[in-house]
This record gives sequence, C-alpha cells and structure tokens, in this order.
Amino acid sequence: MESSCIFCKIIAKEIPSTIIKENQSALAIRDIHPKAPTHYLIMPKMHIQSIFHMQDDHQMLVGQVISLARDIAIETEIAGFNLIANNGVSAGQSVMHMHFHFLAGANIYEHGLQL
Ligand code: DGP
Repeated sequence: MESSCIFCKIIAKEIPSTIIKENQSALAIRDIHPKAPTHYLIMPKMHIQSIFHMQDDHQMLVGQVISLARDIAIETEIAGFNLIANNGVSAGQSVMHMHFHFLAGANIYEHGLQL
C-alpha cells in the first residue's frame, strides 16, 4: 500500500467506491467519470505504478487482472469490450496505480481513433 495513492485507499476501503467484482489479486470498480455506458477500472491490489514498473514476477498478478476483466465480460454477457491502460503522464495516466479501463456499450472508434 502506497499511503498517498487514491486507488490503494479504495482497495483498503478507506475511500468508498462501487465494487463490480474482485478476485485474490485484482479489484474492479466503476469509474467515477464514465466515458462509456459501461466504464470500469480494473487494477491489481498491489501498488504497481504502471506497466513501466511491472517486474517479471508480477506476470501472474497482471494475468489475474486480465482474468477479472474476462470474468466480468462473461458473467454480464457483454458482447465486446475494450481494455486500455494509460502508462505515463504523456499517455494520459492521471492516477499512478496501474489500471485498465474496461469500456463497453459504445464504439470507441467512432471519433477518429483507429487501431
Ligand atoms: P487515468 O487517466 O488512465 O489514470 O484514469 C484514471 C481514472 O480514474 C479516471 O477515469 C477517473 C478515475 N478516478 C479518479 N479518481 C477516482 C476515484 O476516487 N474513484 C473512482 N471510482 N474513479 C476515480
């Protein structure tokens, strides 16, 4: 736990959030400023700043983050979803605790972005 990290405080239940689902290593909450009809944040419970800071022995942990996204998609019968991680301020990261934006219910490619 990083005492100055807002997501660590959410994980510790010191700050309220709407919890969607969790597993041993990961937590999914509703984004406070949703950008899609379904917008969740899926994060490791351990404080890792971003993918830049991921070490090889975090691979299982990050796998469990992605597994949580899969479980939510299957259990809620979502037809499709995007999983996006902003890494670094220049890529739009504002909360320095690794997280994936789980987006569903709208096509994120309707405004020019092409991947
Ligand atoms: P990013 O910009 O990729 O670091 O995304 C951070 C996201 O976190 C942004 O979509 C808003 C969300 N967020 C920030 N503070 C809180 C909070 O206190 N609670 C919740 N549920 N979401 C938050």
